[in-house]
Amino acid sequence: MSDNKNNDLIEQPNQDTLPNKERRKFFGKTAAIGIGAAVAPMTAAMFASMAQAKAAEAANSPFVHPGDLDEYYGFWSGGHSGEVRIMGLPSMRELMRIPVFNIDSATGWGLTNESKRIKGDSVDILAGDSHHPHMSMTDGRYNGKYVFINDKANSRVARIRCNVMKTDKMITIPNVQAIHGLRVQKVPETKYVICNGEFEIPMNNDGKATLEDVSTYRSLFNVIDAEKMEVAFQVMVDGNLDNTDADYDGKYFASTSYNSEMGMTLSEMITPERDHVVVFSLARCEAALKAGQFKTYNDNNVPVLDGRKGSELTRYIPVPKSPHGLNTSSDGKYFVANGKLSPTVSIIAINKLDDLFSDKIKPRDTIVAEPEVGLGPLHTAFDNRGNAYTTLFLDSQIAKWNVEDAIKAYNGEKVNYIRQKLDVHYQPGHNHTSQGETRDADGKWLVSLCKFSKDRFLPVGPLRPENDQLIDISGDEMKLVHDGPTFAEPHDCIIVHRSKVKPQKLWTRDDPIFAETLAMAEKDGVDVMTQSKVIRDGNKVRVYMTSIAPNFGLTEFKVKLGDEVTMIVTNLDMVEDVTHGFCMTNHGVQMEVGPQATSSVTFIANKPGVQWYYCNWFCHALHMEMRGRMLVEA
Ligand code: CUK
Ligand code: CUA
Repeated sequence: MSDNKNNDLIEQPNQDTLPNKERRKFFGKTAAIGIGAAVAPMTAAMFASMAQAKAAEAANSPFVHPGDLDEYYGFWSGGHSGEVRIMGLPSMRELMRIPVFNIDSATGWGLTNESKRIKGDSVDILAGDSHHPHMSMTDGRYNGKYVFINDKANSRVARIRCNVMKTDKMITIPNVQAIHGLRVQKVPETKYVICNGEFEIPMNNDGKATLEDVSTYRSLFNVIDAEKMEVAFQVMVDGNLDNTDADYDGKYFASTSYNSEMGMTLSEMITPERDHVVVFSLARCEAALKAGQFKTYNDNNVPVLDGRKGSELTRYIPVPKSPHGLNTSSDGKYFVANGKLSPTVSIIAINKLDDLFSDKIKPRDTIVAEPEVGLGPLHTAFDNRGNAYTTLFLDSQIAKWNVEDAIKAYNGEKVNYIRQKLDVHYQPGHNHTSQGETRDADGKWLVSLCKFSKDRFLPVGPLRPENDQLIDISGDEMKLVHDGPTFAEPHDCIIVHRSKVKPQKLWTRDDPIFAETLAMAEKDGVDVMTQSKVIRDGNKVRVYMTSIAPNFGLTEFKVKLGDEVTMIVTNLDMVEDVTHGFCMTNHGVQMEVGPQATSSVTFIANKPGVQWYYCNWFCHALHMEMRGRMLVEA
């Protein structure tokens, strides 16, 4: 990215749309009315205008009063923190953090045996870089079942099960490096999760390729079975892959490529005048797979189809160089590729893709407009009124533009398709409209995930928060209504109406997350719901313990120095929100045990003497007393 604009990051003027000031103005007015009332009685007109103001506030207000619930769930990626966060919108309150690729000391994610089993082959990897959270759909609408998230840093994809809001599957994708863009099949349902391998690597990557000869370097498009969480197949492409999205017909996926010439250095990567969008035909890929037209690489058996130029599986549509975001319009008509280095976005008509695949038209014939929207367009979101909202990284703005007008202008008509440009603070990456990647786009809210906050918050040292800004898009004009500081680094988010998500209040005893732990208990002959018991098995000790506020089922037990101890703790409480924890002092071991859940954690008893364990999730007036002793006999 050209960085002369980047250099004057601090030069941006302060906006007087500061939400704080707005709020102050609002409170100021209310106070003035109060004073007026003391002097002269309120007139009917005054009451009416107050009622009107209240109604307007209620219609699309970011104010969610204490005790009131938000209208939307937001799922935010946590960037290189590796987690996913649940926000409430429009209040922008952070409701929960879901550890995924990170380790988390509060819940024990990455420490417990259950989470280690879910992490599978990447159990020893303790870091991650989550970018794109997207929810499973049925018929182009969120179905509240799963949220999928990629780990760019370690080429992984994880799944969060939304009935408990916990990560329940995680896989490492073979044959690729850096899983980046990720979306779901929208129609008829999310059978597949699709994601891009960003960095090109030798095929095979077995140490025999050189740094000089890059002729065997490839990027792959990845298609994952959403239920099984297994790679169904991969598609080899020309160029690399960045972002991706699916259509609303269940036929095509499209991905941007910013390095079509396979450069290995920055200057090589930005030299070509044009890069491309690759479109994948799902039916043709599935047919090729069925017909056995694939190869395997790197000693694994994942089928890799050949979708390079000239293949029947793909089409390459040239677009201005270094496109980034790829977004499907919520009316299902267009793929929009965002220019990044070009001030334009390229609009691909999805209804022309059949003709492209049957070679009736040329790739560029699918482009129905290439409107200029501003500097550094990265991602585009949509409302339900035919408008698009594109983040302009370099201009620090959101450009609101009308899609049909952009097409008219491309056809030579004199129309201005730009509706408004709104300053955001600063340098936005992704943006997202309420339900905007589904058929239920409602045109109410837009979130701009700004990479820099600079002067927007109290300074907190050289490292600053980012700024997730909430914008009211319900009227003709976009209005900035809230600044939300966030920690590194939400790339992307989705905004899901609360009616779509139905989380459980308690765990159910048949939850697959702890099924294997219960199978072990059964083998040991322990009923974890009624018994607390110590089982010795050589130098392995399994301690089964109930917990019910404010008591652990065992207040003491003995092990021998060097034993491998597994604590299996079951929370018998049937009360909403009564979570217990387990922490073994001085052993780096702690975890959450939710109501009606069983959690387990294993450690080596390598310190002789008395070791206290305690409940570390506040559960009761006698929570401090909820503790017991492990004696480690030397
Ligand atoms: S990417 Cu970060 S701003 Cu990973 Cu979707 Cu565009
Ligand atoms: Cu149980 Cu705190």
